[in-house]
Amino acid sequence: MRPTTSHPPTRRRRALRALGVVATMLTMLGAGVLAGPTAAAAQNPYERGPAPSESSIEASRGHYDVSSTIVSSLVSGFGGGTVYYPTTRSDGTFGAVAISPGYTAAQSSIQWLGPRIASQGFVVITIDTNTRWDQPSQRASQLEAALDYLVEDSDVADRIDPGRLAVMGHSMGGGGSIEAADERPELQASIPMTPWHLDKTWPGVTVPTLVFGAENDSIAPVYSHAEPFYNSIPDSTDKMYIELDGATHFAPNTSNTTIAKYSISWLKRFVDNDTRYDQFLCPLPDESAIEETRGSCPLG
Ligand code: 9J3
Ligand code: ZN
Ligand code: ZN
Repeated sequence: MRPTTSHPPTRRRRALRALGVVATMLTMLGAGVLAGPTAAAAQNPYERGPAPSESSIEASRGHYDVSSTIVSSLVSGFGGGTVYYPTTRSDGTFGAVAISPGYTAAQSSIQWLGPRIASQGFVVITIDTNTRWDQPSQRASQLEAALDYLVEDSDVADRIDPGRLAVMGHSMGGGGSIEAADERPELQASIPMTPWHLDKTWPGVTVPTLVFGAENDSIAPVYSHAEPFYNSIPDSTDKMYIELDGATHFAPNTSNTTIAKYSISWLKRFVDNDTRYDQFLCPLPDESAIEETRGSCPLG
């Protein structure tokens, strides 16, 4: 009778056993790779899109294809605008951002930010104000009205997580962003860009705030606007100041990679709680396009 067990392994069996070990190792590796994003998503239900890199935050478009819809100027509370949002229905809800232009300007002056930020995984509305001469307080109310419209009345309401909202704005719209954050502490982030406001001190702001100043701004000089605004926000609030090197008041009015990459990182970090973006914010950024940076690292 031929024994079926306790043979010395043949060459072919040794080869098969070795293959089995390799297969097991590959399976474990594969499981590890697959478990990574799943485990992270379970920890943070708001994370959207792939892991970021320097090039992904600098790119003119991010991971998501973007659709848009126009909001009539007859809407109540603000002057209408354009909503940019990720086209997909497969990734759940997104945070939302309202963006105001500055004094005398139309939404077209800040419109480049709409698709650029939406393509990273946000619903974005670029607004017109009721009149082009509205002051920062009025722009604050209109930013808030635009967010209310987005989550309550808009065609994209079901794509938005109403607890994850943010504001941005240029000049008097930036002053409006600070004021909106002061009025609505439940906002998750505020990004005033070369902001202008008569009120220089904001000790009540608890919303994480990224202030952009421009070194050569003669309309809202950083020493009397962006810097005192930033400095007056309590140190207990997550805050950052980025001064654009050699830039003027109008830097936020055309595509600007420095504004985009740190705005995306700030929104991801505080609207989505996505700590994968901490690497771009802390330690404080230091690159040739930046004159000066201040901030309250570590974040959170
Ligand atoms: O929104 C802005 O550009 C504010 C700068 C400005 O012209 O203020 C003067 C009243
Ligand atoms: Zn400089
Ligand atoms: Zn400075």
